[in-house]
Amino acid sequence: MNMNKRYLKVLFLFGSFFYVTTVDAQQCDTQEHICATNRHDCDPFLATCVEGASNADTKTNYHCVCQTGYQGNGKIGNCSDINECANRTGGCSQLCVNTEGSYRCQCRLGFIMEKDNRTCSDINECAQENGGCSQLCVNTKGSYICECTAGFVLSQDSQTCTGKLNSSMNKSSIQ
Ligand SMILES: [Ca+2]
Repeated sequence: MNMNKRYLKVLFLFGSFFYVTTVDAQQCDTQEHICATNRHDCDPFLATCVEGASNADTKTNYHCVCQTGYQGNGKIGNCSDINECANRTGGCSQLCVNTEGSYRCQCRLGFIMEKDNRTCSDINECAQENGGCSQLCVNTKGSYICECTAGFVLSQDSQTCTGKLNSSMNKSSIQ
């Protein structure tokens, strides 16, 4: 009889402990770790669940934050792409291309992107093989032109200089 009473007491104590522990764990889940469960309504793809109430919504003990490049309240279906190009061309020196969740800068023809991925610098076409010019190469912003020395004219290919025999002879005779 004594043994049975002791057994029941132990069983009761263990049962109480188990009950209290289980209830504590549930309260812990719902009150403190809801982000670790699937009981929140943050967008599973475009938002992050953050423990604690937000300034905008103090009723819940968590809030949702849209990923970088998205805006909204972070609830399911409430994160939308930010058009970074709408604000000061996204900081791009030339062209800005908005993309889903991001954006990128692009350069016009004749320019090359710097390492900052924002600034476009003029390509000096004359630095390589004289720009294909047979005589003078003049670099310009975004382009270049070929020019000829006195007595020569530029051919239709805009690169090759051909001699004007008569004028050069005239000039030679003058000098
Ligand atoms: Ca974007």
